[in-house]
Amino acid sequence: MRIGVYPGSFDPATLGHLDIIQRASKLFDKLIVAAMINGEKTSAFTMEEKVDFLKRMTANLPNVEVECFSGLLADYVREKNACAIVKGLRAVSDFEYEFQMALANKKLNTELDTVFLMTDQKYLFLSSTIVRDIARHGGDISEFVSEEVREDILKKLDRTYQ
Ligand code: COD
Repeated sequence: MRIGVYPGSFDPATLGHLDIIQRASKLFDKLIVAAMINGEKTSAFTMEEKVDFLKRMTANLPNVEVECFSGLLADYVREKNACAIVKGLRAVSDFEYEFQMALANKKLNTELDTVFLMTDQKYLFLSSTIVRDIARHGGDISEFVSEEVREDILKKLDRTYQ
């Protein structure tokens, strides 16, 4: 069975993430979406919320599983018997960072390859940071996040939300 791992912070997951998940789920028998537990970085959403949002967004994708992980990604991927890491690329700046990470992960686990999927043009500018910023200022995030989780994101971030 070919298993892929799509790791991220997902703070929160956006339609850009979902697009990568949908496309990657067709490339692997099983795709594990892995939300990183990072003790050093403060997140807007709790790990429970991040995983819950991802599970609701991917409920219609039978070969997608959502988990969280801590520690080295290369170790987690080995533990899951996965053959590849999936990453999304939006811009040259993403490439430089991801290229470095892919080489480091390969060094840590020589069996491991990283598969890059180009963003859909619609989501070129989209990031979790942008969603948080728009939501915090009472803007409309309906084109950026899934319908299933939109209200929960606004409830948490938009103080004007009733
Ligand atoms: N379109 C396409 N792709 C997108 C979009 C979009 N609009 N938005 C985000 N993405 C992609 C990103 O490029 C990334 O590939 C993925 O989706 C997740 O994005 P984020 O922002 O939620 O998550 P990141 O980039 O902060 O995640 C970082 C990791 C968790 C992957 C990284 O920190 C990690 O591997 N940590 C584990 C510790 C480790 O092993 N460190 C050493 C690595 S060498």
